[in-house]
Amino acid sequence: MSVVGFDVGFQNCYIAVARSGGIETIANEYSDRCTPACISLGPKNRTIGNAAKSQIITNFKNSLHGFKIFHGRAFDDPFIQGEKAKLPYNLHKFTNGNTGVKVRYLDEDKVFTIEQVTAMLLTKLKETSESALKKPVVDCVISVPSFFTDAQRRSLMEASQIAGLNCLKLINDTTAVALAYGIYKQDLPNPEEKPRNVVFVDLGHSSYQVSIVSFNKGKLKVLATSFDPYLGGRNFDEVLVEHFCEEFKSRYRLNVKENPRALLRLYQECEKLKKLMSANSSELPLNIECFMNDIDVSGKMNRGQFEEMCAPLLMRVEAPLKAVMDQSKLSRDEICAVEVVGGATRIPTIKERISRFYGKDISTTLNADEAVARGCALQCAILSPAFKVREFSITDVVPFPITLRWRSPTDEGVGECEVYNKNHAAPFSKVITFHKKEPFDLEAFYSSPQDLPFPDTRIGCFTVQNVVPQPDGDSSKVKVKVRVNVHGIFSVSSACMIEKQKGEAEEVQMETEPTIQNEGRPEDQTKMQVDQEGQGEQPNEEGKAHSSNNKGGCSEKQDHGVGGNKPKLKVKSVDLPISTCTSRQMDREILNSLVEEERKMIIQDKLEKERNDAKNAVEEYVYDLRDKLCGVYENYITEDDSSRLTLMLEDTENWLYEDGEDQEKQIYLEKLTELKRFGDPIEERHREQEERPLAFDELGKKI
Ligand code: ATP
Ligand code: K
Ligand code: MG
Repeated sequence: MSVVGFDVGFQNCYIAVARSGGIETIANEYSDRCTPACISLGPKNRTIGNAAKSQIITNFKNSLHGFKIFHGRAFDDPFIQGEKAKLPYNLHKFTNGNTGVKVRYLDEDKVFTIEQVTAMLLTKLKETSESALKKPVVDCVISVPSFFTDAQRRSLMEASQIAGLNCLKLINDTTAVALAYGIYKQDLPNPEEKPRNVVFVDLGHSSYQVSIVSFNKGKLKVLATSFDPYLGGRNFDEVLVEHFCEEFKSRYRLNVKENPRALLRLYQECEKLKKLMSANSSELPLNIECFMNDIDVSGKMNRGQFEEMCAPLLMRVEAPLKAVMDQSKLSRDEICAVEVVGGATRIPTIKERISRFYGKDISTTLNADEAVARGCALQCAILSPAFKVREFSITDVVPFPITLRWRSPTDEGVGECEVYNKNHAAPFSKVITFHKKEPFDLEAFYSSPQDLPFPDTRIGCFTVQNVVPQPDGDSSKVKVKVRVNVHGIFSVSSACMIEKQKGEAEEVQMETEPTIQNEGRPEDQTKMQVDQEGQGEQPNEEGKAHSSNNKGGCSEKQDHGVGGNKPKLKVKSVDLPISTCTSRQMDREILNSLVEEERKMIIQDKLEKERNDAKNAVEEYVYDLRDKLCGVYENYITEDDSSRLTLMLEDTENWLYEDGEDQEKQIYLEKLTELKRFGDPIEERHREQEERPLAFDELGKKI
């Protein structure tokens, strides 16, 4: 069992793992703890992470970055259309309306789904963690922005499946941070005491998230969350880019936007400049040599100017800070600390604004880059039976209200009720009772379109099948269980029809509270019911639904909703099949084929790596032997043999640049063997000579 957490950022990914020493973030093969969210497709293989980032400019059409935001979105989504214009690579519209990318890979035109693209990135993160842990990694926890909708979460789950991972939980970024913050705190208030409220702020490259979390010993509860899905460090880069594009247009007559390479370089330089301005308030230069048309360009900027230019962005910092306060109904003096993470919170004026809003210094006790990944790994450790961690219960929230609408073929009219309000505790299950004579549809959707990050409000349609009237012609009582699961994904998880038994006062007993069981972690049980109050009461009329005023729970075992396991109930219940059709869901078969495709690409990359390694081995041997022939091996080979071998090495070197540039691995292996046939005997003679005095020495000592 692996215990691994992945922070899959828009720009930067981090990995944390649990080892016997505790939770640690790990570095990749470049000794970098940050793996860029970049994938570069090539004629022979894929490169992912740091190596791909360095190809963004040279291989711009086939280097993918900034794709996290495409998950669960339609190609026609206005935001995608807006991004598309700015991307150096091509997007693709699938027949089902989903977004994909179009690239050149293995010398062919190829489209990949967004799930495949993220799966490639996850494959890299998986491999990095495997080489650190020296064992296979399957189980993991992955972070998502708290505003990710069902479609986005499912899409990411599919990506993890394609990468061969078993994602135990999608955890919200700020919740992961809260966990990393709280789990080691020794001085949290006791359960019966007033909780400690902490605000967590994460401003990354693409988005801005704020949440208020209350802590007691052994638990955290998210009270409220708010966000600006479109505010992040990249918007600040863009302001600089726009500024310099204008400036270069007038000063150098350059149309930067027409040149993807130049534009990409400008983005990189502007990001560097932005970071420098965080540390330095004086005027700073921006110089790019051979920028376009062989022209060197330069510009300058200071922090004051930058802040002025970014005023419209900076104005957006406050709204989510205020929103969480309003939602949680806490006053500012009830906030104990404000913790900020995410790279873009390093912009001084952003920190100041947050601090000013709460009227207190902000704390940066957490590692701004690694806290999310650490929280993910901690969550994974909690979920893993193989790992012992301190008990810690986590209650998250539903980011957008979810409404159910129902209709059956012969019903006049439809009914609906909000089953989860904003900030409702999650994970959470509820049982809803219907009176029906025939199968019916339940349509779930987000009921506050104005808050959603995109126009598509659909979650899914669930058909409760096999419903029939009672023998006496009355409607049957149908109990439907809905839930928001550990990943924050909604579903209609089960349904059953209660058959009337003569003379039983089932009505009264039906209203008994369901037993509450939380998924996985029984210690969460009691906490789940605390804030469940008066959900969606509806008149219990024929053909209308009413949510039972139960306390919900999150149970996988409690399939039959109410009283399924209470012996007193003398009712017979029949499980009903549910057919599910969720928004942008991938077909099982397609998913399986993508799993297979990813496996093939992994093998292809591995083969290509071996081929390259074999080639490099020949090259290295040539250089090494040539050096030694005029050095340490000089006395172990005749002059004639030496010059013949040197010539041979020279030939090989030339071959490597010409015919031998692109050969099968086997050819390189043979080449190396051939060279070694000459080189090895020399090496052997040299080694023998070297070891001789040593042996003598040892002998000498013994005597
Ligand atoms: P997201 O959370 O939106 O998915 P991410 O997790 O990849 O994105 P982070 O790694 O938290 O994002 O932050 C990256 C952003 O922080 C980039 O815009 C980067 O330029 C910015 N950043 C990093 N260091 C600094 C700094 N010193 N000053 C200003 N901005 C910085
Ligand atoms: K990150
Ligand atoms: Mg992030």
